[in-house]
Amino acid sequence: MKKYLMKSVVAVLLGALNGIAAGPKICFEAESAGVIEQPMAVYTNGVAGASGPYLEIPEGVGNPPKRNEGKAVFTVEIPKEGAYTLWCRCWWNGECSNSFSVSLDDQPVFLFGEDATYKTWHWVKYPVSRTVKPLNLTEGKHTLTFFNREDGVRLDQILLSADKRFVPMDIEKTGVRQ
Ligand SMILES: [Ca+2]
Repeated sequence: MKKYLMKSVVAVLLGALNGIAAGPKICFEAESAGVIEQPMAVYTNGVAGASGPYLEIPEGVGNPPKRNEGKAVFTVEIPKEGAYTLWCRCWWNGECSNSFSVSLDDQPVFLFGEDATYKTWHWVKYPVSRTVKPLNLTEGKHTLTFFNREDGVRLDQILLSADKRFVPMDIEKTGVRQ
């Protein structure tokens, strides 16, 4: 009898935790950036499988410290305050072409990427581990900036999720979901 009671208490608690964990997801296309600075540019026909056009820093155009230019700036409307995970649908050319520097509002840049999945579109997240703080976003407008860190990189879609259990699959629907 006691065992059954414990089981139902655990089930109720897990249900409550799931309810708390869920949160908004905001997905948008990389090519919708408000500012795109060369050598970051919009491409449509380089590699297959993107959701329409995508952003690319072509291989060989240069990266810091030799070349510091190249960025994409997004204005994102956050519907609800929370701790958000940043997901990006990326294509990396290789181990020297698998990252961006990213900044949120006027906070210091952080390293995004450095995973070892190459030459295919795949979703990459930040933060990677629980020891790194997620992005704490207040309700309202925020600025997300992707900087040139390595050339040979592509960015198709961006998704901010306050739902820790959510994992994007393939091309995601753009817009806001609860
Ligand atoms: Ca796209």
